[in-house]
Amino acid sequence: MLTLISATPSPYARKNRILMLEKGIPFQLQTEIPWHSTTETPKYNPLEKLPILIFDDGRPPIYESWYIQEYIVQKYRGTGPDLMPSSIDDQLLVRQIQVLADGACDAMGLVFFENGRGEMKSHEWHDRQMRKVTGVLKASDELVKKSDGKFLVGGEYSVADIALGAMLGFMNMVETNFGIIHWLEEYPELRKYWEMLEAKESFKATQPVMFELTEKVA
Ligand SMILES: N[C@@H](CCC(=O)N[C@@H](CS)C(=O)NCC(=O)O)C(=O)O
Repeated sequence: MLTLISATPSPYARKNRILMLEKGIPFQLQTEIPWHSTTETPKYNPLEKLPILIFDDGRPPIYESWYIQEYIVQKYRGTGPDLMPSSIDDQLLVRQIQVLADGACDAMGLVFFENGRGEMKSHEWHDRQMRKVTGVLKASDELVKKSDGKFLVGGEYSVADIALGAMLGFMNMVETNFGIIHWLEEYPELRKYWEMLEAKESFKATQPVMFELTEKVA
């Protein structure tokens, strides 16, 4: 049985969870707070980040969410849907969209930590990160319009949709919990696309939930 080290709000781990659910690959979740001293992440990943996929057959653990997606797509081809288009150009577009979605989540993570710095907060740094988030939301809206609100690459459901959907779910959680962004009203077509994804069982089963950091991180 595979084990995925995950955190409840993590859009990165959510991508891997959704993919494994869609493909029908059984796995168990090990839910952690990667910034707490009790986390097992350093045991498996020198970068001390989750998600981490652990195997029970001697294969070394793997980490980095896009890489885990790639590993699952390649090694479990034939188990459930491919979720990766066949043409090289389409595959490259999928990976470009993954880069965009992950980058927005990275920038939002930096915003959180900057907001936690109190008097030390750099407004310039904060605004720079927020520009990335809003820039990606605008770019995502354009991608969705280009694909007529349907799946992003070649009209077929793929890990590109999973990446964008997990990123939008994370941004929705941020909007609901903290009110620091407002994209739902600004981008109605993007919202419709995201709601279409959230209606899937795999998305419903992996709703992001914020956790509380009780240890000082930075
Ligand atoms: N690029 C990484 C980002 C993963 C990431 O930032 N994970 C967060 C939790 S959502 C984490 O473990 N952070 C701990 C740290 O940065 O030390 C990926 O896609 O897997």
